[in-house]
Amino acid sequence: MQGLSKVAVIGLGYIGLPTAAVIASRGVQVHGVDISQHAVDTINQGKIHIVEPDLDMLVQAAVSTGKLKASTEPEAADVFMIAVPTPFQGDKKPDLSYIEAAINTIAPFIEKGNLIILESTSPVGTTEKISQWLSELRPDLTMPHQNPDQSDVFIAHCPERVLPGQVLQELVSNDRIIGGISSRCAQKAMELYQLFVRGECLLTDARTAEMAKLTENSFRDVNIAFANELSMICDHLKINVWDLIQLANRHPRVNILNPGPGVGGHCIAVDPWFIVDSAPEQAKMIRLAREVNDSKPLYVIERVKKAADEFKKPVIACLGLSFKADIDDLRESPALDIAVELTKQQVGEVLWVEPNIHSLPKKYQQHSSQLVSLHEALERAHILVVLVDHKLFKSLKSGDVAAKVVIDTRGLFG
Ligand code: SAJ
Repeated sequence: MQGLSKVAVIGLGYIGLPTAAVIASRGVQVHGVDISQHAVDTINQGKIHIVEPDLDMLVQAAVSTGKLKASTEPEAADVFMIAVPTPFQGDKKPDLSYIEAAINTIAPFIEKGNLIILESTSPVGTTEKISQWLSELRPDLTMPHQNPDQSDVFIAHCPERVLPGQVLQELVSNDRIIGGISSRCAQKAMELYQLFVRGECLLTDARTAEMAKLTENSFRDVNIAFANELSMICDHLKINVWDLIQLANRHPRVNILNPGPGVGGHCIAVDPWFIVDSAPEQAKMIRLAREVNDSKPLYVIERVKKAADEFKKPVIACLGLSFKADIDDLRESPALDIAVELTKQQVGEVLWVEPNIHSLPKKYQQHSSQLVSLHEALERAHILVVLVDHKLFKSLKSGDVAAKVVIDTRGLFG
């Protein structure tokens, strides 16, 4: 990208920080902005506040060469990339307040020729809203929705598509969808991504790019819901769902995903609701898939309760708390919900095992005595509830669990 000297990345979380570090590693000055003083201080020491393989080394290198600096305040830059959360509210309506706050903080620093990129997964129409908000905050500048061919500022949506746990590799190798408010905007954004993306950059308009991201995650949600529904049907019919899926997947055009304790994370369990919210009449299957996946933790809890009824003083070990394998992320985790609920309902003595964390977040501190090692859980528990397919649990031999009742939501033991 011609004349590029500084990129500002707003939001230094699971997406913003790796993106900032990768851009800095290409020799561009990066100014990272986050509202968390703790995140900013940690990064400026060359360390990271999240778990992601190899990210620590990249951040350390970027900070020590002076290419990456973090701050709680933005400053002038050529490009502003927004990577803040877009959660939903209690009524499953999208909450755009983080994006709006980010736009408000960068607005005074925007200059003619700047490029603003929204990376956060967003409901259809959000990028256009940014253009409108900015036209109100900066009436001195022409925004692309006002004059697509001669705007002063370029605005595009380029949804992140990386898989937690493989972020650094996927940031570079994945194809990127780049949706501009105008084709000039898309073109300009592509020049930035070509700096570090080896995959193809696919240009479209902002609304299609927004919908593409929501579609990808809804596709996965619907497919996981199919697997989860199958697992409940198979329990009812006394068929091993894992054997069944393996056999069915031998058909050349069948590829069933894996059942689990429910769908977690802040993407797949959230994004389909953005589609439901904007097209409630049409999005029937997408809504139902969400409901099936959301009901799975309750189903697992009922199974554990039934098993616990067989013991006088049941000791139950929940193996895994994170939302998926080999990460430390507990947000929107069905495994954590199940552990909390079993504990709350006093189904027995509940032991929590999570090898990727040292302590529980504040909200769960009252359960800290329940966080035990796998070793202790194997010694003490009558019932093992496998909730996450962590490497550590995969290394268990069937002899290790032979004397236990095992409720295996991940098919670790076949
Ligand atoms: N899960 C199953 N069965 C499966 C696959 C996943 O139960 O067969 C569960 C996982 O255990 C987890 C949840 O689904 O609880 C989501 O995990 P995931 O690995 O499918 O996805 P995320 O949330 O880590 O990342 C997704 C990715 N989207 C797609 O694969 C379409 C990623 O590429 C996106 O960038 C990310 O969402 C995002 O940020 O939106």
